[in-house]
Amino acid sequence: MTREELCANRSEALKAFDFPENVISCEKYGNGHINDTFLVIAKSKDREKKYILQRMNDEVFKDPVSLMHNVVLVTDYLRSKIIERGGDPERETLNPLKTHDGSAYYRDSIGSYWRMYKFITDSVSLDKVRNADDFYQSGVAFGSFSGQMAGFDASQLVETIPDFHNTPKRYDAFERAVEADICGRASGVAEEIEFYRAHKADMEYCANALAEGRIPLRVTHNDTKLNNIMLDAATGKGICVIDLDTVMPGLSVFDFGDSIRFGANTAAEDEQDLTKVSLSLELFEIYVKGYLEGCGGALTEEEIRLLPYGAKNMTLECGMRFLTDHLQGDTYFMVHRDNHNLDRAHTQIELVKDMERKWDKMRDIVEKYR
Ligand code: ADP
Ligand code: GN1
Ligand code: MG
Repeated sequence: MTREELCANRSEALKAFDFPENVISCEKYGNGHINDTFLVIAKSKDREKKYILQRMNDEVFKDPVSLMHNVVLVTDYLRSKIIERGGDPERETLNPLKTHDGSAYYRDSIGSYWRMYKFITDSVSLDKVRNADDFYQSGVAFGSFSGQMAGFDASQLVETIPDFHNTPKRYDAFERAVEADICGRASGVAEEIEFYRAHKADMEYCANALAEGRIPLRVTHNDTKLNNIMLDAATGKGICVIDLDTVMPGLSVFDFGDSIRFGANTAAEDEQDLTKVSLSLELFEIYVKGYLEGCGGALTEEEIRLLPYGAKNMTLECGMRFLTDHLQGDTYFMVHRDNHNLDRAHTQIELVKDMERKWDKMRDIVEKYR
Protein backbone atom coordinates (compact mmCIF):
# COMPACT_ATOMS: atom_id res chain seq x y z
CA MET A 1 0.00 0.00 0.00
CA THR A 2 1.16 3.55 -0.66
CA ARG A 3 1.49 6.03 2.21
CA GLU A 4 -1.57 7.84 0.91
CA GLU A 5 -3.55 4.59 1.11
CA LEU A 6 -2.21 3.81 4.58
CA CYS A 7 -3.42 7.25 5.72
CA ALA A 8 -6.82 7.02 4.06
CA ASN A 9 -8.73 6.39 7.30
CA ARG A 10 -7.88 9.66 9.00
CA SER A 11 -11.50 10.49 9.76
CA GLU A 12 -12.10 7.06 11.28
CA ALA A 13 -9.04 7.62 13.49
CA LEU A 14 -10.13 11.11 14.51
CA LYS A 15 -13.51 9.76 15.63
CA ALA A 16 -11.80 7.20 17.85
CA PHE A 17 -10.02 9.79 20.02
CA ASP A 18 -11.68 11.46 22.92
CA PHE A 19 -11.79 15.20 22.30
CA PRO A 20 -14.96 17.26 22.27
CA GLU A 21 -14.39 19.58 19.34
CA ASN A 22 -15.65 19.59 15.78
CA VAL A 23 -12.85 18.99 13.32
CA ILE A 24 -12.45 21.79 10.78
CA SER A 25 -9.35 20.59 8.98
CA CYS A 26 -6.73 17.85 9.00
CA GLU A 27 -3.71 18.62 6.79
CA LYS A 28 -0.30 17.06 6.27
CA TYR A 29 2.22 18.76 8.54
CA GLY A 30 5.91 19.07 9.41
CA ASN A 31 9.11 17.68 7.93
CA GLY A 32 9.65 14.40 9.77
CA HIS A 33 11.07 11.53 7.70
CA ILE A 34 9.29 8.68 9.46
CA ASN A 35 5.69 9.12 10.64
CA ASP A 36 2.78 10.63 8.70
CA THR A 37 1.94 13.79 10.62
CA PHE A 38 -1.26 15.85 10.31
CA LEU A 39 -2.25 19.13 11.91
CA VAL A 40 -5.84 18.95 13.13
CA ILE A 41 -7.77 22.17 13.67
CA ALA A 42 -10.95 21.77 15.65
CA LYS A 43 -13.50 24.18 17.02
CA SER A 44 -14.89 24.17 20.52
CA LYS A 45 -17.29 26.87 21.71
CA ASP A 46 -16.06 29.33 19.05
CA ARG A 47 -12.42 28.70 20.00
CA GLU A 48 -10.01 26.95 17.65
CA LYS A 49 -7.83 24.23 19.10
CA LYS A 50 -4.96 22.39 17.45
CA TYR A 51 -3.87 18.77 17.70
CA ILE A 52 -1.28 16.55 16.04
CA LEU A 53 -2.53 13.31 14.48
CA GLN A 54 0.09 10.77 13.44
CA ARG A 55 0.06 7.49 11.61
CA MET A 56 2.89 5.62 13.24
CA ASN A 57 5.27 4.06 10.76
CA ASP A 58 4.96 0.37 11.58
CA GLU A 59 7.55 -0.63 8.99
CA VAL A 60 10.14 1.28 11.03
CA PHE A 61 8.59 0.64 14.46
CA LYS A 62 7.57 -3.00 14.30
CA ASP A 63 5.66 -2.88 17.57
CA PRO A 64 3.64 0.37 17.72
CA VAL A 65 1.72 -0.85 20.78
CA SER A 66 4.90 -1.16 22.87
CA LEU A 67 6.13 2.09 21.36
CA MET A 68 3.08 3.92 22.72
CA HIS A 69 3.54 2.16 26.05
CA ASN A 70 7.04 3.74 26.18
CA VAL A 71 5.69 7.17 25.19
CA VAL A 72 3.05 7.08 27.93
CA LEU A 73 5.60 5.98 30.56
CA VAL A 74 8.08 8.67 29.54
CA THR A 75 5.53 11.49 29.27
CA ASP A 76 3.90 10.52 32.60
CA TYR A 77 7.32 10.60 34.23
CA LEU A 78 8.25 13.94 32.66
CA ARG A 79 4.86 15.40 33.61
CA SER A 80 5.46 14.59 37.30
CA LYS A 81 8.92 16.21 37.13
CA ILE A 82 7.52 19.32 35.43
CA ILE A 83 4.78 19.67 38.05
CA GLU A 84 7.37 19.21 40.83
CA ARG A 85 9.37 22.16 39.53
CA GLY A 86 6.26 24.31 38.98
CA GLY A 87 6.38 24.16 35.15
CA ASP A 88 3.53 23.87 32.65
CA PRO A 89 2.92 20.18 31.77
CA GLU A 90 0.68 21.18 28.83
CA ARG A 91 3.61 22.79 27.01
CA GLU A 92 6.77 21.21 28.41
CA THR A 93 6.07 17.62 27.42
CA LEU A 94 3.99 15.78 24.85
CA ASN A 95 0.42 15.03 25.94
CA PRO A 96 -0.98 11.94 24.22
CA LEU A 97 -4.77 11.86 23.88
CA LYS A 98 -6.76 8.78 24.85
CA THR A 99 -9.30 7.01 22.66
CA HIS A 100 -12.89 6.52 23.86
CA ASP A 101 -11.68 3.10 25.08
CA GLY A 102 -8.92 4.68 27.15
CA SER A 103 -6.07 3.59 24.88
CA ALA A 104 -3.17 5.80 23.72
CA TYR A 105 -3.38 4.49 20.13
CA TYR A 106 -6.02 3.43 17.62
CA ARG A 107 -5.70 0.63 15.06
CA ASP A 108 -7.95 1.42 12.11
CA SER A 109 -9.89 -0.98 9.89
CA ILE A 110 -6.99 -1.40 7.45
CA GLY A 111 -4.47 -1.94 10.25
CA SER A 112 -2.83 1.50 10.39
CA TYR A 113 -1.84 2.68 13.88
CA TRP A 114 -2.71 6.23 14.94
CA ARG A 115 -2.00 8.50 17.89
CA MET A 116 -2.88 12.08 18.79
CA TYR A 117 -1.06 14.73 20.79
CA LYS A 118 -2.13 18.11 22.04
CA PHE A 119 -0.42 20.73 19.89
CA ILE A 120 2.29 22.60 21.81
CA THR A 121 0.85 26.09 21.66
CA ASP A 122 2.76 29.29 20.85
CA SER A 123 5.85 27.38 19.83
CA VAL A 124 7.94 26.75 16.72
CA SER A 125 10.03 23.85 15.50
CA LEU A 126 12.83 24.81 13.13
CA ASP A 127 14.53 23.05 10.24
CA LYS A 128 17.36 25.57 10.37
CA VAL A 129 18.58 27.76 13.21
CA ARG A 130 17.64 31.44 12.84
CA ASN A 131 20.54 32.50 15.08
CA ALA A 132 23.08 30.98 17.46
CA ASP A 133 20.75 31.36 20.43
CA ASP A 134 18.21 28.95 18.87
CA PHE A 135 20.89 26.31 18.82
CA TYR A 136 22.05 27.11 22.32
CA GLN A 137 18.46 26.76 23.55
CA SER A 138 18.06 23.39 21.84
CA GLY A 139 21.32 22.22 23.45
CA VAL A 140 20.12 23.22 26.91
CA ALA A 141 16.76 21.49 26.32
CA PHE A 142 18.20 18.21 24.98
CA GLY A 143 20.82 18.23 27.75
CA SER A 144 18.24 18.74 30.48
CA PHE A 145 16.02 16.09 28.91
CA SER A 146 18.82 13.54 29.49
CA GLY A 147 19.36 14.96 32.98
CA GLN A 148 15.70 14.45 33.84
CA MET A 149 15.63 10.97 32.36
CA ALA A 150 18.55 9.95 34.59
CA GLY A 151 16.00 9.21 37.35
CA PHE A 152 13.83 7.05 35.10
CA ASP A 153 13.99 3.26 35.30
CA ALA A 154 15.07 2.36 31.77
CA SER A 155 14.36 -1.34 32.26
CA GLN A 156 10.66 -0.50 31.74
CA LEU A 157 11.33 0.63 28.17
CA VAL A 158 10.99 -1.59 25.13
CA GLU A 159 13.80 -1.13 22.61
CA THR A 160 11.65 0.32 19.80
CA ILE A 161 14.35 -0.19 17.16
CA PRO A 162 16.96 -2.71 18.30
CA ASP A 163 20.56 -1.61 17.68
CA PHE A 164 19.32 1.79 16.50
CA HIS A 165 22.69 3.49 16.95
CA ASN A 166 24.85 0.39 16.87
CA THR A 167 27.02 1.88 14.14
CA PRO A 168 29.14 -1.26 13.51
CA LYS A 169 25.90 -3.20 12.89
CA ARG A 170 24.70 -0.39 10.62
CA TYR A 171 27.97 -0.83 8.72
CA ASP A 172 27.30 -4.54 8.26
CA ALA A 173 23.79 -3.77 6.97
CA PHE A 174 25.31 -1.27 4.54
CA GLU A 175 27.78 -3.90 3.20
CA ARG A 176 24.89 -6.36 2.79
CA ALA A 177 22.94 -3.77 0.80
CA VAL A 178 25.96 -3.16 -1.45
CA GLU A 179 26.37 -6.89 -1.96
CA ALA A 180 22.66 -7.50 -2.72
CA ASP A 181 22.37 -4.36 -4.88
CA ILE A 182 18.68 -5.05 -5.46
CA CYS A 183 18.09 -1.86 -7.47
CA GLY A 184 21.30 -2.02 -9.50
CA ARG A 185 22.44 1.31 -8.03
CA ALA A 186 25.77 0.28 -6.48
CA SER A 187 27.91 0.95 -9.57
CA GLY A 188 26.59 4.53 -9.67
CA VAL A 189 27.76 5.22 -6.12
CA ALA A 190 31.16 3.52 -6.07
CA GLU A 191 32.91 6.59 -4.63
CA GLU A 192 30.36 6.98 -1.86
CA ILE A 193 30.69 3.29 -0.96
CA GLU A 194 34.46 3.67 -0.87
CA PHE A 195 34.12 6.69 1.45
CA TYR A 196 32.26 4.65 4.07
CA ARG A 197 34.63 1.70 3.72
CA ALA A 198 37.55 4.04 4.36
CA HIS A 199 35.82 5.30 7.53
CA LYS A 200 34.94 1.95 9.05
CA ALA A 201 37.30 2.37 12.02
CA ASP A 202 35.85 5.82 12.82
CA MET A 203 32.46 4.18 13.13
CA GLU A 204 33.75 1.78 15.79
CA TYR A 205 35.41 4.32 18.06
CA CYS A 206 32.47 5.25 20.32
CA ALA A 207 31.09 1.71 20.34
CA ASN A 208 34.49 0.51 21.59
CA ALA A 209 34.50 3.19 24.30
CA LEU A 210 31.16 1.81 25.52
CA ALA A 211 32.27 -1.84 25.25
CA GLU A 212 35.43 -1.06 27.26
CA GLY A 213 33.36 0.68 29.94
CA ARG A 214 34.96 4.09 29.32
CA ILE A 215 31.57 5.78 28.81
CA PRO A 216 28.21 4.87 30.37
CA LEU A 217 24.91 3.83 28.84
CA ARG A 218 22.25 6.43 29.71
CA VAL A 219 18.60 6.98 28.83
CA THR A 220 18.89 9.12 25.72
CA HIS A 221 16.58 10.59 23.08
CA ASN A 222 18.44 9.17 20.09
CA ASP A 223 16.94 11.51 17.47
CA THR A 224 18.03 14.97 18.56
CA LYS A 225 17.34 16.88 15.36
CA LEU A 226 16.58 20.57 15.71
CA ASN A 227 13.03 19.98 14.47
CA ASN A 228 12.43 17.52 17.31
CA ILE A 229 12.32 20.34 19.81
CA MET A 230 9.75 23.10 20.27
CA LEU A 231 10.97 26.62 21.05
CA ASP A 232 8.72 29.23 22.64
CA ALA A 233 7.48 31.49 19.84
CA ALA A 234 7.83 34.64 21.94
CA THR A 235 11.03 34.10 23.93
CA GLY A 236 12.87 31.54 21.77
CA LYS A 237 13.48 29.35 24.85
CA GLY A 238 13.54 25.57 24.35
CA ILE A 239 10.35 24.32 25.95
CA CYS A 240 9.57 20.79 24.87
CA VAL A 241 11.46 17.81 23.49
CA ILE A 242 9.22 15.91 21.04
CA ASP A 243 9.50 12.78 18.85
CA LEU A 244 9.97 10.41 21.79
CA ASP A 245 9.76 7.25 19.63
CA THR A 246 13.41 6.38 20.09
CA VAL A 247 13.91 7.15 23.79
CA MET A 248 16.03 4.17 24.79
CA PRO A 249 19.31 3.39 26.49
CA GLY A 250 22.03 5.08 24.42
CA LEU A 251 25.08 7.32 24.41
CA SER A 252 25.12 11.00 25.41
CA VAL A 253 27.79 11.62 22.78
CA PHE A 254 25.36 10.39 20.10
CA ASP A 255 22.57 12.71 21.29
CA PHE A 256 25.08 15.54 21.17
CA GLY A 257 26.44 14.36 17.82
CA ASP A 258 23.11 14.06 16.03
CA SER A 259 22.23 17.63 16.98
CA ILE A 260 25.53 18.82 15.53
CA ARG A 261 25.06 16.77 12.37
CA PHE A 262 21.76 18.44 11.64
CA GLY A 263 21.88 21.87 13.29
CA ALA A 264 25.52 22.96 12.93
CA ASN A 265 25.53 22.19 9.20
CA THR A 266 25.43 25.49 7.31
CA ALA A 267 23.21 23.82 4.68
CA ALA A 268 20.02 21.77 4.74
CA GLU A 269 20.31 18.00 5.14
CA ASP A 270 19.23 17.54 1.50
CA GLU A 271 21.02 20.55 -0.07
CA GLN A 272 22.11 19.79 -3.65
CA ASP A 273 24.72 22.55 -3.83
CA LEU A 274 27.48 20.93 -1.80
CA THR A 275 29.55 24.13 -1.69
CA LYS A 276 27.02 25.33 0.91
CA VAL A 277 27.75 22.45 3.28
CA SER A 278 30.13 23.08 6.17
CA LEU A 279 30.40 22.72 9.92
CA SER A 280 29.83 26.03 11.69
CA LEU A 281 32.37 26.14 14.53
CA GLU A 282 30.40 28.98 16.09
CA LEU A 283 27.30 26.77 16.27
CA PHE A 284 29.37 23.80 17.40
CA GLU A 285 30.74 25.80 20.32
CA ILE A 286 27.40 27.25 21.38
CA TYR A 287 25.87 23.76 21.37
CA VAL A 288 28.72 22.34 23.49
CA LYS A 289 28.02 25.11 26.00
CA GLY A 290 24.23 24.62 25.97
CA TYR A 291 24.31 20.84 26.08
CA LEU A 292 26.81 20.71 28.96
CA GLU A 293 24.81 23.32 30.90
CA GLY A 294 21.62 21.34 30.26
CA CYS A 295 23.25 18.12 31.48
CA GLY A 296 24.07 19.98 34.68
CA GLY A 297 27.49 18.47 35.26
CA ALA A 298 26.33 14.87 34.74
CA LEU A 299 28.71 14.01 31.89
CA THR A 300 32.02 12.36 32.71
CA GLU A 301 35.37 13.76 31.54
CA GLU A 302 35.61 10.97 28.97
CA GLU A 303 32.12 11.65 27.60
CA ILE A 304 33.04 15.31 27.16
CA ARG A 305 36.31 14.38 25.46
CA LEU A 306 34.38 12.15 23.07
CA LEU A 307 31.83 14.81 22.00
CA PRO A 308 33.60 15.54 18.65
CA TYR A 309 33.80 11.79 18.01
CA GLY A 310 30.05 11.54 18.63
CA ALA A 311 29.43 14.29 16.06
CA LYS A 312 31.56 12.56 13.45
CA ASN A 313 30.10 9.15 14.26
CA MET A 314 26.50 10.34 13.85
CA THR A 315 27.26 12.15 10.59
CA LEU A 316 28.93 9.02 9.23
CA GLU A 317 26.15 6.74 10.48
CA CYS A 318 23.30 8.87 9.16
CA GLY A 319 24.88 9.37 5.73
CA MET A 320 25.56 5.64 5.50
CA ARG A 321 21.91 4.95 6.40
CA PHE A 322 20.77 7.34 3.63
CA LEU A 323 23.09 5.58 1.16
CA THR A 324 21.87 2.16 2.31
CA ASP A 325 18.27 3.27 1.77
CA HIS A 326 19.18 4.58 -1.69
CA LEU A 327 20.67 1.16 -2.52
CA GLN A 328 17.58 -0.60 -1.19
CA GLY A 329 15.09 1.48 -3.16
CA ASP A 330 14.14 4.26 -0.69
CA THR A 331 11.91 2.25 1.59
CA TYR A 332 12.86 3.68 5.00
CA PHE A 333 13.16 7.49 4.91
CA MET A 334 10.37 9.50 3.30
CA VAL A 335 11.58 10.83 -0.06
CA HIS A 336 10.10 13.69 -2.11
CA ARG A 337 12.20 13.54 -5.29
CA ASP A 338 14.45 11.18 -7.28
CA ASN A 339 17.78 10.48 -5.58
CA HIS A 340 16.63 12.28 -2.44
CA ASN A 341 18.43 9.86 -0.15
CA LEU A 342 21.54 10.08 -2.30
CA ASP A 343 21.48 13.89 -2.03
CA ARG A 344 21.18 13.51 1.74
CA ALA A 345 24.12 11.06 1.80
CA HIS A 346 26.20 13.58 -0.18
CA THR A 347 25.66 16.38 2.36
CA GLN A 348 26.63 14.04 5.19
CA ILE A 349 29.83 12.98 3.39
CA GLU A 350 30.71 16.63 2.75
CA LEU A 351 30.07 17.48 6.39
CA VAL A 352 32.36 14.67 7.60
CA LYS A 353 35.09 15.98 5.29
CA ASP A 354 34.69 19.45 6.80
CA MET A 355 34.78 18.02 10.33
CA GLU A 356 38.06 16.33 9.43
CA ARG A 357 39.47 19.68 8.26
CA LYS A 358 38.29 21.33 11.50
CA TRP A 359 39.02 18.39 13.81
CA ASP A 360 41.70 20.08 15.95
CA LYS A 361 39.50 23.14 16.41
CA MET A 362 36.54 20.98 17.44
CA ARG A 363 38.70 19.26 20.04
CA ASP A 364 40.12 22.57 21.30
CA ILE A 365 36.60 23.95 21.77
CA VAL A 366 35.52 20.92 23.79
CA GLU A 367 38.70 21.11 25.92
CA LYS A 368 37.68 24.64 26.95
CA TYR A 369 34.57 23.21 28.60
CA ARG A 370 36.09 20.07 30.16
P1 ADP B 1 8.75 12.12 12.71
O1 ADP B 1 9.06 10.94 13.57
O2 ADP B 1 8.21 11.76 11.39
O3 ADP B 1 9.92 13.03 12.64
P2 ADP B 1 7.62 13.98 14.65
O4 ADP B 1 6.94 13.38 15.84
O5 ADP B 1 8.97 14.53 14.85
O6 ADP B 1 7.57 12.91 13.46
O7 ADP B 1 6.65 15.13 14.09
C1 ADP B 1 6.92 15.81 12.88
C2 ADP B 1 6.83 17.32 13.10
O8 ADP B 1 5.49 17.66 13.58
C3 ADP B 1 7.77 17.88 14.16
O9 ADP B 1 9.05 18.15 13.62
C4 ADP B 1 7.02 19.13 14.62
O10 ADP B 1 7.24 20.20 13.72
C5 ADP B 1 5.55 18.72 14.52
N1 ADP B 1 5.00 18.26 15.82
C6 ADP B 1 4.98 16.99 16.30
N2 ADP B 1 4.36 16.93 17.50
C7 ADP B 1 3.96 18.18 17.80
C8 ADP B 1 3.21 18.78 18.89
N3 ADP B 1 2.77 18.05 19.91
N4 ADP B 1 2.96 20.12 18.84
C9 ADP B 1 3.41 20.87 17.79
N5 ADP B 1 4.08 20.37 16.75
C10 ADP B 1 4.36 19.05 16.72
C1 GN1 C 1 14.67 10.36 11.09
O1 GN1 C 1 11.90 10.97 12.45
P1 GN1 C 1 12.88 12.04 12.14
O2 GN1 C 1 12.68 12.68 10.82
O3 GN1 C 1 12.93 13.02 13.30
C2 GN1 C 1 15.36 9.16 11.74
C3 GN1 C 1 16.66 9.62 12.40
C4 GN1 C 1 17.56 10.27 11.38
C5 GN1 C 1 16.81 11.41 10.72
C6 GN1 C 1 17.61 12.02 9.59
C7 GN1 C 1 13.32 6.68 13.72
O4 GN1 C 1 14.31 11.29 12.10
O5 GN1 C 1 17.33 8.49 12.97
O6 GN1 C 1 18.74 10.76 11.99
O7 GN1 C 1 15.54 10.96 10.17
N1 GN1 C 1 14.46 8.54 12.71
C8 GN1 C 1 14.30 7.19 12.73
O8 GN1 C 1 17.07 13.24 9.25
O9 GN1 C 1 14.90 6.43 12.00
MG1 MG D 1 10.89 14.12 14.08
